[in-house]
Amino acid sequence: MTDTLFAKIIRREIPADIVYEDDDLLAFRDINPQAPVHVLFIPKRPFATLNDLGDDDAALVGKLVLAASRWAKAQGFADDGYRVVMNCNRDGGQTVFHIHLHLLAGRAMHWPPG
Ligand code: IU
Repeated sequence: MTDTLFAKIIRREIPADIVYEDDDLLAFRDINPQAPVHVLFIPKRPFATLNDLGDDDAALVGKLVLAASRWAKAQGFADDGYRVVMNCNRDGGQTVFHIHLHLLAGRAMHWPPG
């Protein structure tokens, strides 16, 4: 298991703009936002990459996605839309090795991503 800056945020050892928390998940605003709204949803359990998830983690991953979509809906982004992204390892552009779901909203997104 890894100990990243995200683990320090979970333990409140470094500050973050937290927008959601429950027993299993935390969500906070990205320090380098790529959209007007850019929030990271993370499990409190520190999986390094998506490769580390197994069958037993299906419910947790489901909670992660549902928490993000419910938060986006509560913030009024459901109709206009938004994007969720999870990067894995080097080619996916992952830089923090504690899995996280990016929620990007507040502008029209482009495809394909860079
Ligand atoms: P990535 O998918 O691993 O590339 O995303 C990591 C994100 O974490 C990236 O958007 C950073 O701006 C963000 N981030 C953060 O919000 N706070 C931090 O302390 C660190 C990274 I380190």
